[in-house]
Amino acid sequence: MAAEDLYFMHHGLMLPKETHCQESLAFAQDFLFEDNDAIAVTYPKSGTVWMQEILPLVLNEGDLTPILTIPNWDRVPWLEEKRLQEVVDQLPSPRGLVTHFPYQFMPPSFKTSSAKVIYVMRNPKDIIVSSYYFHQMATFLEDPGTLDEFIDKFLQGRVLFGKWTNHLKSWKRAELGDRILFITYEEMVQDLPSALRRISDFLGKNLSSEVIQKIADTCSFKSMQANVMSNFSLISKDYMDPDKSPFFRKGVAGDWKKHFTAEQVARISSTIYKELEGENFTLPWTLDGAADKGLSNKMSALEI
Ligand code: PPS
Repeated sequence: MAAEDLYFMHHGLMLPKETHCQESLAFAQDFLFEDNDAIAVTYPKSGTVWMQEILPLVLNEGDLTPILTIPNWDRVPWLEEKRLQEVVDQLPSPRGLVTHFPYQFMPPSFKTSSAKVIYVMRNPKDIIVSSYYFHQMATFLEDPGTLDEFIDKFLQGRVLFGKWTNHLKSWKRAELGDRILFITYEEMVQDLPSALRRISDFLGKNLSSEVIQKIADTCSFKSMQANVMSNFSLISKDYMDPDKSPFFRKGVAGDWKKHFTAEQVARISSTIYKELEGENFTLPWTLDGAADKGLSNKMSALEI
């Protein structure tokens, strides 16, 4: 199907018709945030579904019931998607939500509340690869074309939720103080218990090491891949076809190395660095493939 049949534009943001509509966007604008809400913010393919597993486990101190009985999209719904209206009244307090919205699309009630935000960042080169395969398996998304074509679409922002750099800039500039925690997909891959400790401390949960370890085991790539409430096996193959590419595809940092040429890496890094020039933050990875001096010793060992 052509892009115009699958997508629509909402104030400059390209969204899939299957999961979003004007009514769901109006519902998101009117949504009333509560002070104890926790929302994970992600650019697509940065670890959203992972956070849909982590948030209820942390908020409920390791109780497995929500993740074993409620599909991820209803358990921790997307603020902007159609499903929110169906489940909003059943969400237990404190509520967990996710969103792909750039900051300026957040509703007024978010800005006046003290709801907490966990912004999960992922190396954009791995986002491109993950998204490229996702477009092949999800029939509600357009055919990505060749990887080289898809890289250009991504860099030009002709993809869902627009440019990655704009998304990141919007949340970095939001200045939410201690309401926001920035965490990387890569640190979650490298040391999930430590990442969970940061998340739980941020959410004011004083979890024991045993509970942290239990959550880490439950949220491992393998465990989530096997959880029918999280692995999208409840969805028809006509909609998401794992034979083309599984949703839980690889779950690693650095898969881009198996996909990109040196020219493609240079094109990606030069475009992104240019767009981030003058910003008052630095990225936790270097995008040109060199070792990153900005990472902690632990992180610099990471193959990203
Ligand atoms: S979406 O469609 O935007 O909601 O996708 P999203 O959930 O943001 O990102 C999907 C990628 O996250 C990986 N993933 C994980 N990696 C490691 N460990 C765990 N537990 C985990 N859960 C999800 C998933 O495999 C996708 O990445 P790729 O690189 O394609 O494997």
